[in-house]
Amino acid sequence: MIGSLIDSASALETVDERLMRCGVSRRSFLQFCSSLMIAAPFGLAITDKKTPEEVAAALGKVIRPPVIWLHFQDCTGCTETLLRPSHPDLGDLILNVISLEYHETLMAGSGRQAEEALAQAVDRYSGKYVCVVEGSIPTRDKGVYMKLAGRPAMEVLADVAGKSAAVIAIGSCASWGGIPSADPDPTGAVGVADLLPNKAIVNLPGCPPNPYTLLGVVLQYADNGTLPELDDQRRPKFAYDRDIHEQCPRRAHFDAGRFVKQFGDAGHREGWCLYEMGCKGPDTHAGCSTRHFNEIPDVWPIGIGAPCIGCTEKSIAFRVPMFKVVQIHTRVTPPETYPPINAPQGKVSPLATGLVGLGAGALAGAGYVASRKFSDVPDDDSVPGSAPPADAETPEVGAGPGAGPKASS
Ligand code: FSX
Ligand code: SF4
Ligand code: F3S
Repeated sequence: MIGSLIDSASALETVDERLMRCGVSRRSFLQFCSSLMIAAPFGLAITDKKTPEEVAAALGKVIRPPVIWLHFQDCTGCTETLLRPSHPDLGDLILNVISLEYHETLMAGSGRQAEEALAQAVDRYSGKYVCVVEGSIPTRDKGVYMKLAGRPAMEVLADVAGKSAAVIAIGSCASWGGIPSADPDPTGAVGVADLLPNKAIVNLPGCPPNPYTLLGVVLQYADNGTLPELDDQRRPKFAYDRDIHEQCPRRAHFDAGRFVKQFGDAGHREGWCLYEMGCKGPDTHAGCSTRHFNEIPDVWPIGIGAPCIGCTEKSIAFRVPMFKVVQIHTRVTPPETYPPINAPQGKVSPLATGLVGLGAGALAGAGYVASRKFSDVPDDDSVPGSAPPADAETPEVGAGPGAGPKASS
């Protein structure tokens, strides 16, 4: 327990009060709660419910958490991802659920007016607010490469984050330097934890990360004053406990040895595995393969045909060359059997319909004997896919292990 917002109840509204006052529709709120449940299916008390209605009931009672958002060396992509859901009213809703007290790129004020707003917010909610930091902090030459109102970013961070209840570093830049820290790192860019080692800090790496991960953490804190369980890099386990490769929709192609060799080739058009194009999914912990962006199915790097660059991993993104393949560290244990990768398509005649049961049995039988294993050697670290099958270059509907005989239409 790191603090509670309950004391400031007189100054802040509950989420329900705010939504009612602003005339937000119940439908939008339930949609928001569903997205939150998908982003944090377990590991957070606030979403550990059976239905969006139950989450909405719990969330409605929460006092809107005051949030002070600092920008340092960044591209503002993290803010963009938060406020650009597919439905515009969801962006508004987010600003009704949290109480955003200061945010340079969203606030109308600027200059002296903005500086005063920051000082007032820090004063008013001292020790109660969540400080969200976006972007890395330059440390070289006494931090001269970025100043706000004449103060180096390092100083602003120490002041504002120092008086907060908890700090959330959003994006890979704030988590450990990100893009600005890539070689030759001209500004000596570091993440928040490097400068405030003793503060309660949650890292939400990603370039950008999923916005609902941030909301889940902030709302959990607002609800009961706790932060989620973190891994050794301060990432919440509920969102970063699995690697992309584990639940990637292209995984069946990886297991079967079907790899894209060149962007735009036949395998790429068929949606084959991007491992040989440098996909870092096997070494990258994040939930992107199951929690897509902007509430749109398949809106995530691999979903649109681009390899994962490992943006949530300190040792990979902006450090390992994009097209370099990563080692497979876990023993590859593909299943013994495979269903057809591409279901036969085309016109279905009444006769064919009548024979479906029979045909399906034959197809399954043929598929089940065509299983493939990469290695029987325990802890074998070799790279699967280095010797793809001869037919890998010429994908056809229904081709590959488990597909069985080609169906005619
Ligand atoms: Fe960094 Fe976030 Fe990448 Fe950009 O700001 S994590 S460059 S998406 O926007 O900080
Ligand atoms: Fe998906 Fe990449 Fe793994 Fe292929 S290597 S299955 S594209 S995560
Ligand atoms: Fe980043 Fe890879 Fe997800 S590049 S957004 S971790 S798919």
